[in-house]
Amino acid sequence: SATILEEFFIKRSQQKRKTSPLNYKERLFILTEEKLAYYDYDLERGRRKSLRGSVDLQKVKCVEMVQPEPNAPQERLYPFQVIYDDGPLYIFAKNGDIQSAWIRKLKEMVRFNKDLKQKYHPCFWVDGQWRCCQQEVKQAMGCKVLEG
Ligand code: 4IP
Ligand code: ZN
Repeated sequence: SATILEEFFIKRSQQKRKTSPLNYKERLFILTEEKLAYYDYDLERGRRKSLRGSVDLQKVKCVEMVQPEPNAPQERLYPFQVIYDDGPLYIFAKNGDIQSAWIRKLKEMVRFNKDLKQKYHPCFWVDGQWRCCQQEVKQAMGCKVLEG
């Protein structure tokens, strides 16, 4: 279906398995009415390659900014999170305008979802811990109330 937004972003690996590496990849993100999908990109041919992952928008429970990590490199200063079944997908925009435009659009698209979160974690999950509240369970309830 039709593309609503399209952008190159860096994403953090979702670490779906205990043994998954923590790394960052540049992907082409394409937002449609149904999903947020990310693709490998062929720079030489100027076109997208394989689908790497996608999030069904109906499953999204929260879209919010994330506090950048202390001493984050330039390309990771504008993070946001898309929370769904598997946990947070961390995405890094190039600047604050792109970051807020995507958050605004995604929020608008999921606003009638069921089980939207009332609380979230404003910082990253790193090394088995939430950096905001030090809880050590990934599924732990958010520590900050979302402002309506
Ligand atoms: C991969 O690392 C990539 O970062 C994947 O990202 C990521 O999948 C994998 O995480 C991670 O293991 P390697 O390339 O070094 O193997 P991408 O799909 O963008 O290539 P996600 O789930 O983040 O898409 P796990 O958790 O799926 O293993
Ligand atoms: Zn927290």
